[in-house]
Amino acid sequence: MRPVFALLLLSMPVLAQVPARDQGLLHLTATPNARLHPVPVRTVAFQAGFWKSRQDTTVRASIPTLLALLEEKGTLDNFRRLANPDASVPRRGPLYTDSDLYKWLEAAAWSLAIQPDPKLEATIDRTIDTILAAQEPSGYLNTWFTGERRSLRWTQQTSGHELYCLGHMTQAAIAYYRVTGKRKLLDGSIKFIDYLVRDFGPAPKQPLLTGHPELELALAELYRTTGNRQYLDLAAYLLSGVERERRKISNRDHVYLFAGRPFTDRTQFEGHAVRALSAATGAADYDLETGEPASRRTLDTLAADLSTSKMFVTGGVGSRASGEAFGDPFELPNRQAYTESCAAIAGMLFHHRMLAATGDARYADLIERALYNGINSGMSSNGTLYCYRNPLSATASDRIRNPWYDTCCCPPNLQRTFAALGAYFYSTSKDGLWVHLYDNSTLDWHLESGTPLKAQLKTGQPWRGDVELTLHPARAEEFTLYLRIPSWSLKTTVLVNGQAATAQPQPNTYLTLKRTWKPGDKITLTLDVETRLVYANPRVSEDYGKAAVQRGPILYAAEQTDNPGPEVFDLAIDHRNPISAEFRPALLGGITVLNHKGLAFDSTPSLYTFQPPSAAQPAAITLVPYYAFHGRGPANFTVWLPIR
Ligand code: FUB
Ligand code: ZN
Repeated sequence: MRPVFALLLLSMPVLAQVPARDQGLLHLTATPNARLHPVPVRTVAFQAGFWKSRQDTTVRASIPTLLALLEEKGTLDNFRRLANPDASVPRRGPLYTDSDLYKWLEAAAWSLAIQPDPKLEATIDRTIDTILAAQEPSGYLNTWFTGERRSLRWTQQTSGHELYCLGHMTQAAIAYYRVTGKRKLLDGSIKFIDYLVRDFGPAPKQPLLTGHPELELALAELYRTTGNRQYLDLAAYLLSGVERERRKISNRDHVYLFAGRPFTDRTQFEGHAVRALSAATGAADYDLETGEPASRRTLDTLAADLSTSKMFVTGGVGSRASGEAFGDPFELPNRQAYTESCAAIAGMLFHHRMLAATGDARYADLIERALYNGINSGMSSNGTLYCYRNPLSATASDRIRNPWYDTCCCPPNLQRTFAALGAYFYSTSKDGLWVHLYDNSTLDWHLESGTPLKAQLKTGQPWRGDVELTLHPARAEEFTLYLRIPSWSLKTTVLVNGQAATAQPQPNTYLTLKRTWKPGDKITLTLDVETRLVYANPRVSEDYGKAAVQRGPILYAAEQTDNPGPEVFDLAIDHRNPISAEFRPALLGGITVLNHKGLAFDSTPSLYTFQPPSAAQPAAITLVPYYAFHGRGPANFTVWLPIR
């Protein structure tokens, strides 16, 4: 090699040297504070089972039908009209619709990693051409602040969503680059960001405020992808809130936007839930790269605030419709819960970064809780109806599942989550392999020593507790296998090649098995999926005297459809009677239902009486997974039931 080239290569950041297709879902290979490194999306293939069918539905039904709707509603025309200014087509939809298309593109890109599809790839390429034809030579690209609204650019930074849209464009671009190696969208996104880096930032440059945090995490990932430190610096600038003076951010906006003041001043989650959790996710990304003690402290404080006082038992977040916002601690109303699908997803993204930083199983547990329940509920089993809100109780007159929303943020967000899902199941670290979640799947990747590693996982999860993992390292090698023992598995057994393991599995930790693993070694795990009652902290006044029912990772609800007798709002659990489980292959794609001999209150006509409520009538109660609520049409349902 000629010396000058050798020098160039040496000075290239190590992260940019990893080929696109080998970059993890988050490309943390060279990230100094990442204990764990997520695997690339393409390396995990779900086999017949729970998530395989969800992913298939996403790819076969959701992604194509949503593209048709985005066309019908004008989201693509919003770009086309800019390339053809003579056509007098009006722009349609709210000012952030560009982001809906970008999220759709990200979902479609990840879907190619798990199911190559030349036709879809051609559609994506055409869509990218449509988008980029609207990009200005400066790099600026936004269909709202163009043409008739050109003069408003950057004047409405608290509400304008310019950076939010760019954040989603960048994430889509990175996904497509990782899956196909194609850089066109990535280059478009870089062009826009380079323009920001040049013209915006600390004085004397123009001030820039993230009115809807999102770009921060995209910038961190772009830094990881390109090695260009300026992108991380721009994220730091946005998180630093240095613009509070120049932008005169009001206290109200500081709370609502979760921006405009230093991130490290935060002591609790508040304001708009998606904004707050996206800011925290970006800050966690930044922290993974820099490890600044102040930001780590803030992240730990916020993570504790969320899990101990602001998260619903479904993993949903956002208690108030007004401002789509967090509530006070323990303010977790069931029927009024706002719990936007995007907020639960943002929570999952936040916890995913916290898990990568710490290897703490509690974060994986929170990911699982949200994923199987409050995120999974967001898309119907046929993949064409979506929830914006995911309340924990509703009536038959509530129309919660819809094919389209004018603010269409949730549908493509759910799609991109399900399409990339396999990569949340496994990570590597310097010393081994981590298994976070259990479903029928294969992994085809390598250890960080470079040794190729295949793994096959067979399980009856989430309905049964049996898990069998077979490892196929290319050669015998010593490494540690980290197996997550979920919080709900109180009695777990583990065998290695049929022999009891010496390590004792503890709930909510990773079981560590360090040994020389040989091709064909088998680990048999029996998780405890006994049905359990869940009780809320007594400060959650809505849930006081009530219980929710959980079996394995699945949270249950009583829905009127299965309970033709008394109204489900009059039902109560009788603590003396067991709850039995029954697998019904023909129901809702194959689910375990729970049966219980409970009680029904007298639905007394008086609102108030001097007698405590009587619950004399026995009543058979059937419970189905919460995520399937309204899956057979609108009906009364409730997660929390009084317990007597
Ligand atoms: O503002 C863009 C998106 O619309 C937010 O993320 C959602 O909460 C909804 O308000
Ligand atoms: Zn949403």
